Amino acid sequence: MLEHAVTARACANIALVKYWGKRDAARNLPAAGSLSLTLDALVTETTVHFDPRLTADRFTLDGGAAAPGAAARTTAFLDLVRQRAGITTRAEVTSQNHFPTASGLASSASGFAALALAATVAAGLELDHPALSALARQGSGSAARSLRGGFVRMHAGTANDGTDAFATPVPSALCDDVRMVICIVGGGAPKQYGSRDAMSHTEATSPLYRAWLSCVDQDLQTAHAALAQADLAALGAVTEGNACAMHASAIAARPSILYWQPTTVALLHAVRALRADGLAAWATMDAGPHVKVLCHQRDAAALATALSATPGVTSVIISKAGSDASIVPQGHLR
Ligand code: 2P0
Repeated sequence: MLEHAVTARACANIALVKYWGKRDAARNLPAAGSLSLTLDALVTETTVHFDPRLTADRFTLDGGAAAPGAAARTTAFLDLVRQRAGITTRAEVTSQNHFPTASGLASSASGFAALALAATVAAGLELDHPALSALARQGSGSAARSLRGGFVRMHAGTANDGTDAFATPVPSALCDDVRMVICIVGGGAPKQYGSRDAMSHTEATSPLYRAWLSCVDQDLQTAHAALAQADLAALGAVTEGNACAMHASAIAARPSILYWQPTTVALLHAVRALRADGLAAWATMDAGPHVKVLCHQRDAAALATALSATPGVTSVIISKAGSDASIVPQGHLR
């Protein structure tokens, strides 16, 4: 059972209603639910081989040895899988992000989703969707959402052990038509704060943290209603508003967490101007300077062209909705 290498692929996701705060840091339990769109254009492939000859885990990321922090987080996650499978065997892990080069997009969601699927199958575990998602959440909260395709809802859950804190897909007629135009903001920005530390700093010091949390449930309800009615305008409005509320809570932390660069703000104004001209487009931002714009398929190319003219935008990627994470059959690696 353990002698085979197993490869899994998972897509990154962008939250429309954000996850920003935890109710239990040790179990990585979110303080509130979140809702995301899985993205076809951003894929991670990860191979796991539990090998009895190894005395320590080995982790290769994008062709090179992984940084110590990433390697430690991977081993901590593999320990959870080993504990569940009743094994002690060390693993060789090889992970490749098939993201457009130098995009600077975060990959912990697709990375831990692919790792969770590959490692559990390689260890001989057969987990159902909720159990696999709850396990991936312990690697990274957003990874719980990347196991499923299309629109995905992360449930905060109430159980202390976190077994009900997992993600489920939200079917919507919007799924085929929706596009995300991802504007990569470069320009030599200083290194940003990691989202895990920034989240905990916001919780601990921001006078707006409670106000941020208090708007999430209503935003989730609004987003679900918009998905049920296939109403992109309603979904877009709550997406942009929720992102601004999350960033407001982070900006108000002391000292401030400011992910936005001048180009980020210019893109926000550009999206608003295009919307005022009748284009259906709404912006969202995560733990970095990039701006992702929700739109209809028919408008994606024109939006990409218009937004790429903003000074400081280094590339633009158009993505449709991605699929569930999956095992890659041997001989089908990219
Ligand atoms: C999200 N982010 O909902 C939010 C919006 C970033 C901004 O989930 O501590 O790397 O590993 O659970 O998943 C990024 O947070 O945090 C994130 P951990 P994670 O997508």
